[in-house]
Amino acid sequence: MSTRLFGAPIKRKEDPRLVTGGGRYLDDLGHGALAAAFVRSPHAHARVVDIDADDAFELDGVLGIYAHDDLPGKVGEPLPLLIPHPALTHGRTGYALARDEVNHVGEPVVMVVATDRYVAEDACQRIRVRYEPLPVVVGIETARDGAARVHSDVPGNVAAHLTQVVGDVDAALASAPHTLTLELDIERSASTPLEGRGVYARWDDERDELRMYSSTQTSTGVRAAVAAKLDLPLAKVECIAPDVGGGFGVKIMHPWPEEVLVPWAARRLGHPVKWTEDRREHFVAAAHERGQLHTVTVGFDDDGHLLGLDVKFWHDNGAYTPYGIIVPIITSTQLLGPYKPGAYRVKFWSLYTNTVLVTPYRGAGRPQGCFAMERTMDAIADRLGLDRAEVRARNFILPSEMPYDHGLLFQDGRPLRYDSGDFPATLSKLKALVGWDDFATERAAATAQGRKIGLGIGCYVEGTGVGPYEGSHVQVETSGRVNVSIGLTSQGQGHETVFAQIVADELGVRMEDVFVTTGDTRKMGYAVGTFASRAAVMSGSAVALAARQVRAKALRIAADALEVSADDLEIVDGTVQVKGAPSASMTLGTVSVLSNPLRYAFDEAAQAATQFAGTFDPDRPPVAAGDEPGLEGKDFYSPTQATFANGMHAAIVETDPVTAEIRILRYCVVHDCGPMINPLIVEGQVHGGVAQGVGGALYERMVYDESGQLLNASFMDFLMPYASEVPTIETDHLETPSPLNPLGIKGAGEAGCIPVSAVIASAIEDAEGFAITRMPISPSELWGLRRRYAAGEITPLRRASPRSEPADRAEEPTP
Ligand code: MCN
Repeated sequence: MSTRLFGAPIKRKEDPRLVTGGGRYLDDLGHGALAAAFVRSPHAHARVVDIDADDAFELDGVLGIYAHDDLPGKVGEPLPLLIPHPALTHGRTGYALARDEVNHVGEPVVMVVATDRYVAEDACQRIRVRYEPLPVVVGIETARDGAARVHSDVPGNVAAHLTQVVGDVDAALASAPHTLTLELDIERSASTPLEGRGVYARWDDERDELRMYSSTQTSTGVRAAVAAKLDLPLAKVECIAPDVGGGFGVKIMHPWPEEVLVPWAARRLGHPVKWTEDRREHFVAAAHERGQLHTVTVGFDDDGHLLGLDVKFWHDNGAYTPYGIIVPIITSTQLLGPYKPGAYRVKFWSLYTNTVLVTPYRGAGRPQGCFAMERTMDAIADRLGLDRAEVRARNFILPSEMPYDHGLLFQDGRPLRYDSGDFPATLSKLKALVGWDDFATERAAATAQGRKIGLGIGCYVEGTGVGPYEGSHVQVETSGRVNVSIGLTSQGQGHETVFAQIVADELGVRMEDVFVTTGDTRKMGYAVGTFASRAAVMSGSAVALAARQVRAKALRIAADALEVSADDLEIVDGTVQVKGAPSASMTLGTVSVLSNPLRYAFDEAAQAATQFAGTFDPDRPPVAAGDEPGLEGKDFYSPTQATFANGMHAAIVETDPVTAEIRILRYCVVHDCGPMINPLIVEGQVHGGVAQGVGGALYERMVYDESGQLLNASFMDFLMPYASEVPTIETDHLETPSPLNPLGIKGAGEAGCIPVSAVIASAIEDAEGFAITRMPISPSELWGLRRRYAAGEITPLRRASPRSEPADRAEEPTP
């Protein structure tokens, strides 16, 4: 038997290539292509009155200058609304180039194509656009106020309003022994992958075909959108995602204006054209997320059991809604985490602002929801004087209650039904890992030294592996090489490794003989994309199913050739052999030769099986009815619902008593994504997610001024955590299998970042003795809160020692 590779901590196949500079990213392609550059709006909201490009045309090397009026047919029509929803009553999308109005700084207005980027940028400088400024809406409060409108035909700036209700919340709150109301806010942030967006397109005049490369998370989606916009048959468009230097959500959006315009220009000019986004463009013209204000009212009994939960929140969706309202829908459903809420009502308003549009960013609405719910759990514990972990445990959905249906509709329009998980076990592992029960001693020692430390906790459940489907093609060449194609794309998740592990196991071949291709529509035309932590579940299952088909076919052909029953055969290291008599065998390469009636054999091992070597049954056609030539198989996996991963994090944080600097001393993660295909990769994903979460908790924010200018649109000003700010991450795992897919897998790609803001807030609060209700938090903000606390403007926590307050103070809303 070959050693099973599923579950083995194998180093990533792709890394030697990537870390030695062998990666081929978008800007590594298309040398000699013409370059595109864009004139982008300097105003957050304005009418475009006039465009004067005469000076720019005079520049040597300029081949084309295009504004909206130059765009023909569908290229000039509004960009598509990808995910409509009945509640999205006022969905709006922009144009590839602004028509008569711009709605955020950075919106493309003119495209220049020139011999190189320098010339193209110089030409952009010479183009004079006259704008008539309009009132600007920045921030949720201004949008909610509704005095100024982003889109003149959208009253109150409300793109969508959605309510979901389970039970009688008003009655539950009215009769609850205790109620609390909390205001909890999260600011805007963004994916900020190291490689920005980019498109390179070539038009083939002889074949009337377009080949395009895009740094995308969905090559099939881009292909379909570009074919539709350019009025081309799908068969005439190929889209390939080369190596992609991170996506984290922003590259799932499609088509970006540039993804339409660059191929269009390539066809029009009959010459390849390329555009690679620069950092400033990425900040002001790609996508952000996270900005939400929440009001939570909770009713609970003396033991901390939830009786009713009433949540209202306002989501900042930026200037347009091409990606629908996925993010607030996720918040509204995933906020519940591992808990039974009692009666539940959630209402959200998705609001337009004159800022960059929103698409899901790793975690996609869950970090906000987790923050709201976990702050609420801490507030309940504090109000009742109970242990914070204990209050959580009392509200857990138990393993015996799985599958657990919340009675709500999830992001995919299907019931929010948890398939698996053992939340009590996850919590006890976390408590053991962080030393929950010993923390009081640790804190006492720190306090004696004049130090302030706090312990925080956060729990979450994450719907992963959403449908509708994903597919795979597995093919064995006559050499024994196994080619695996999956249609979704990779941005660094290690797909070349994990899918090779699955195929090697299923087929009985060596991992080094398996080669995985992702995100290439020439190889797999049907696919959805990489988002929602879905590749392991969706493509992992599809790859296993396709490999099983190939295995069955290999056994059938070999059984015929070896004149034994298929049941007596096994495949070991790429050789099909009789169990117990391995000398009766043939390689999979030979089986591949046999599978093709055109039996040319190019290697020695397969020579004996060529069409001239055997005898033939004259009554049997070379390819039997119902069979296909070749040792290959294709299969698709399409689940009925998402599968739900979960995890719990805890952190110990120290806050400097003088400077209010915040340092994470320990960060512990217990994670359950079902059986891990590759624990090394899962840990890497968790580490990356936590690092991104630390950014969201302590550093990263989008600082807009009142006129809609993004003041920190560069890596000089947008703070990110470096290795020095990311703590050592201690991890432990639980592997509760999902009953929904053949391998029992649940997703892992976003988990790390989901609870981090909640956990860090919980720990800071524990160290300081007053509530933290808004993230991210900087040392100067913490210092400001300390001053307000000292002035008696902020209610102390009950557990804050030595300044415990009388019971009636806790009746007030948390500030
Ligand atoms: N995995 C595993 N066992 C499991 C679950 C997952 O070994 N039980 C492995 C998978 O095989 C895969 C990795 O962990 O190699 C992540 O798997 P999955 O959870 O399926 O997530 P996806 O592969 O679909 O990746 C998407 C997810 C998302 S939504 C964002 S955002 C994100 C993330 O992955 N963006 C990333 N991780 C990223 N990592 C990198 N380097 N770059 C990004 O842009």
